[in-house]
Amino acid sequence: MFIDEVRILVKAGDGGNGCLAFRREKYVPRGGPSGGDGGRGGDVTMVATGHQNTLLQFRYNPEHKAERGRHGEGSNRTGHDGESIELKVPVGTVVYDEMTGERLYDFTHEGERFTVARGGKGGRGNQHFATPTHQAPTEHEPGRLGEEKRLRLELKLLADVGLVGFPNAGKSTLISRISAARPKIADYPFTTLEPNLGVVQLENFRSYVVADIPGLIEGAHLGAGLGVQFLRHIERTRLLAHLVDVSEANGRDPVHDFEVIMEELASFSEDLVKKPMIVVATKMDVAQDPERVASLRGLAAARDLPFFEISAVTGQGVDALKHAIAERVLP
Ligand SMILES: Nc1nc2c(ncn2[C@@H]2O[C@H](COP(=O)(O)OP(=O)(O)OP(=O)(O)O)[C@@H](O)[C@H]2O)c(=O)[nH]1
Ligand SMILES: [Mg+2]
Repeated sequence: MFIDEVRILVKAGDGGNGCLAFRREKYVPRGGPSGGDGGRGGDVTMVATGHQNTLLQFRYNPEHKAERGRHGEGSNRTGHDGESIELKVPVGTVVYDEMTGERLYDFTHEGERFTVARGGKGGRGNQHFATPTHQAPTEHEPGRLGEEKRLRLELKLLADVGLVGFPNAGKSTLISRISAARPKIADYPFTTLEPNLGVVQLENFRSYVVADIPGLIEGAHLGAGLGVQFLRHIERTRLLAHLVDVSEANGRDPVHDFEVIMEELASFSEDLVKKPMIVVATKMDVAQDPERVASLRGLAAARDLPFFEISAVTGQGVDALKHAIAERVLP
């Protein structure tokens, strides 16, 4: 599984000190204590956002400090509170305390907030310490320290799109064309033994995540081949791209291939087959028989599924597919 991880330091603001002062005014004999309280230090709060999907920004900027509270002043003036700061983290970020290993928070929804370091309370000024028998108190408190923590942030990349299809359909080849992922690619079934995730970068810093999982074969739900165990990695995706090899070399019928995979998906989970799907005819560069492509296109049309033709080798249709996926998975 693809995990992004960073270590950061957060420091909330210290509280301001309480003040020691006495009221001194003309015509006001024996003015009482008038030292104001210190302001509270600012907090460091994390907020989950759906507009980011990496922790990269923290790698360049690993320290975050909130402002300290101002000290109290004479005439019972309370110091200003320090400004809090907000750190935006992608949905899916898990926060750990680096020192204790404790898991502090798991961000699962956009807009969720969690205060990772609390600002220190301001100290009380001497105005609070007066009693009937103690009218000129000199006690005043220092501000409390703001919390300081070393945190480890972990982001489990959730795939937006899952690639499904027979072994050798060209799933790994496609992900290697559209992302920086470099999975093993070879001309034999079950080259991919574990899921690969790739981040597809688009213009304007937009991106989405593709999961390439091991191929399925007939009877996968009964354990044939590598089985259906990897389908859980694509259960939470927004879109499935169903890749079907339309070249002659494999000797199978593309329409039959498509249906076999659909049955395997259905026997794994009803929700999975109901997911939005696009059909992708692969290896167009070596597809000699237009009939095979046409039959798959017809099937897609009959099921009302978008249809794309690509060759990961020549690049034909790859860019169009990349953008068509973006349109379907990005807000
Ligand atoms: N000619 C041609 N060959 C391709 C194309 N795409 C993939 N291949 C070849 O098909 C074979 C299988 O490709 P992979 O990407 O490993 O297939 P896969 O779907 O990931 O297969 P598994 O991991 O076994 O499930 C490799 O030899 C690729 O070079 C294509 O567009 N054209
Ligand atoms: Mg593969």
